[in-house]
Amino acid sequence: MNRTTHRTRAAALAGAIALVTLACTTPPATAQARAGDICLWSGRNYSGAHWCWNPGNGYVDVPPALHDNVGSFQAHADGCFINWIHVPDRKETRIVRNGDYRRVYDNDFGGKIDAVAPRC
Ligand SMILES: [Ca+2]
Repeated sequence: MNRTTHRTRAAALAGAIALVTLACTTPPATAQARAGDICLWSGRNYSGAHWCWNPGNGYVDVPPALHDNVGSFQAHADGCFINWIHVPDRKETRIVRNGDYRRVYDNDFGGKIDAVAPRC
């Protein structure tokens, strides 16, 4: 290996390290709900497993990881959180408005949520 090759590799390595550092300090793109979506996280403060719902999806049961297990959410759409007490005739609901969010929701309706729908 000559000096030039060595320097080039060192520079490439430094660049790779800088890129990794940047990737680690930049919040993941998934940490924010996109416009028009309601996103749910299993952990508090938008951490853990997450899933996003869009009003165009209609009624959807939340994925197993989030069933009765929503630690936080962000809403960039109107919708409705549903907890089934007896399918299909008894349910408990929470209206969600565009702009609503909760950093801690597991001690509230997040501990019961079964589904999301456009309307209650
Ligand atoms: Ca439930």
